[in-house]
Amino acid sequence: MTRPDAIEWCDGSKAEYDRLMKQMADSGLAIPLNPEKRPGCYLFRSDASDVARVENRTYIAARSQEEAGPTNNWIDPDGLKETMKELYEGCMKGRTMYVIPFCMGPVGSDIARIGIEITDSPYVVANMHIMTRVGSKVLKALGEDGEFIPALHSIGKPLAEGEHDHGKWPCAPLDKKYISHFPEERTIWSFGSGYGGNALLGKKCLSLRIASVIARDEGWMAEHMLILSVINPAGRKKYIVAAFPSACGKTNLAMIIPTIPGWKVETIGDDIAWMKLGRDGRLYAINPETGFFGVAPGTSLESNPNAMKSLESDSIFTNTALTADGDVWWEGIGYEAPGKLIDWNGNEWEAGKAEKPASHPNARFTVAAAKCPAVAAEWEDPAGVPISAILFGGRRPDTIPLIHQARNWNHGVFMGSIVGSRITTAALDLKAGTVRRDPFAMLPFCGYNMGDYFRHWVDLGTRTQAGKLPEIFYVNWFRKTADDNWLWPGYRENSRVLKWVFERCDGEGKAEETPIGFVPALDAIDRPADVSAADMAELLAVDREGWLNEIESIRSEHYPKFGDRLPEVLIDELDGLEDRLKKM
Ligand code: GTP
Ligand code: SPV
Ligand code: MN
Repeated sequence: MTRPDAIEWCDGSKAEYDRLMKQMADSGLAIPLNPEKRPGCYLFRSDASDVARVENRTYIAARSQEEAGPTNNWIDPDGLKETMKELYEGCMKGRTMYVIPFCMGPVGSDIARIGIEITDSPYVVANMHIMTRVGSKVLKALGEDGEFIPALHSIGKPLAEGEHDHGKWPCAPLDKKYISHFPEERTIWSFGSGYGGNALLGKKCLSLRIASVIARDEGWMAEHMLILSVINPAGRKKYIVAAFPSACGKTNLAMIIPTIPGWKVETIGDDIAWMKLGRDGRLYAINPETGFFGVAPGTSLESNPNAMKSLESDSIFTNTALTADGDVWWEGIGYEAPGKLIDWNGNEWEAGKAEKPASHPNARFTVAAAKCPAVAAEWEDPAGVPISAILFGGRRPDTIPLIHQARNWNHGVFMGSIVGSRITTAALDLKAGTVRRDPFAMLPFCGYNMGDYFRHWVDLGTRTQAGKLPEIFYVNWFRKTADDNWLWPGYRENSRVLKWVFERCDGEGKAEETPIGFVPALDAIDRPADVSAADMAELLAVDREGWLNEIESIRSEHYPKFGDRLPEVLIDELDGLEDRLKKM
């Protein structure tokens, strides 16, 4: 159907990676960085129209619209296939088709899932090398009759006879882009984009949208969560997962270096967790990926030293700026732009003179997890790690305290269901200042009806003995003062909050029971230098009016979307919260 000029089976070797990189450098698509500054690193500049996931072109093509649910773009699978087959017809002419056998999760483990991605993008192959387990070892594990998830990808830009990209990032226009999922067939078809989650099909498409459907059917959880371990000064270790929406701090928290003496954090994953109940009744998590595809802007030696150290070599940068001496630069890297730069569009850029940022706000790095100085020794353990706490969070300048702990499992599920971020600039569908709900940080990633997904979470609470389930917390690093400054310094200082979580999981940690759940006592969390006692009181206060408004918005705008698929217990939680607040 796609008619490539050639077909290559990817073996996953370093030689293959190097050969593709050289080929892309020779054709002008990849810019090799200065080997004295960033050995083994390359910069790519995407087309200006192809810079992020395209949620409005992402489809859950279930048999029925009800199955896809109220929060997904549904499209009839038969009609979609017809449309896409037309687009795929001859779409790889003039290019090589790569066949990438890949495995999410440790090869050979029970929890791992194999996919085969077919793509015409060598950039995708290189990134998949870093982000997943690729090649011959996967084919071997698959055997003659193993199961795999077919994932077809094309950038959607065939080359005519004698035509070349001339170093320009190939892709299709927005109205031709489709990121499609067929949940009943467990199949992925992606067309027109070469960027991130649109094109690296093992990531959001397989490990979240398709995996969430498999997980529902098989009784496990596929979640948009980081995984880390916290080690106290006595050397005791606890594992925590955290679900924050895209660009709300997962990578930063996953790699955090605590500011509190004696405490340590190790990284297991920064974006996706697959969790299963173990034989001992506890919840175990694995990171199905092998790399980090992280937001570059804002990453500095101050905010995330482990990421900066990971990026010293053998990394791919996409849409960052380029310095005159062949290094990358981005806004918030921690030092001034060294002279004139080339911005992510390939144009000259000078600090103070340019109107737009040099680096795209969604510029990303791709780097192997093994390169992170704080990666946990057990990060690839196929048995997973036992989870003590689940955190939810979003960007909420007001109302939601720095941290509060759920009263019980269903209250925690309620917390997950109301996650959201206050949007600062008007979006297509919402005006500035409203809260964009992103339940469980899964709004763009749940492959089935979100109401049923809530029920799957409620059910998990009934499937194991009391006391075995993780404690659930809601965190908010993003409180603002009236004059628009951060009330909480965030980043490495978030370790103080992790310490309280650790203590609470031990049944310690001073807390007050309030209408919204357990809130740290005013002196339970040591204050960073720039947080006053009054700031702390504000960060931990229960804002009665704010919460009553919150309840109103959940009751009138959020929950009604899910109709009769919304589990009754969540309405009970909402009512209970309201009653307790009104008595306050
Ligand atoms: P995705 O990769 O899109 O899923 O994003 P993510 O959830 O991994 O977010 P990431 O850690 O990349 O952070 C996104 C943005 O939030 C960056 O600009 C960070 O600098 C910023 N950020 C992260 N943690 C904090 C924090 O504690 N406080 C504040 N104010 N900003 C933060
Ligand atoms: C996200 O948007 O949550 C990401 C980036 O992690 S992407 O891989 O493009 O989905
Ligand atoms: Mn993510």
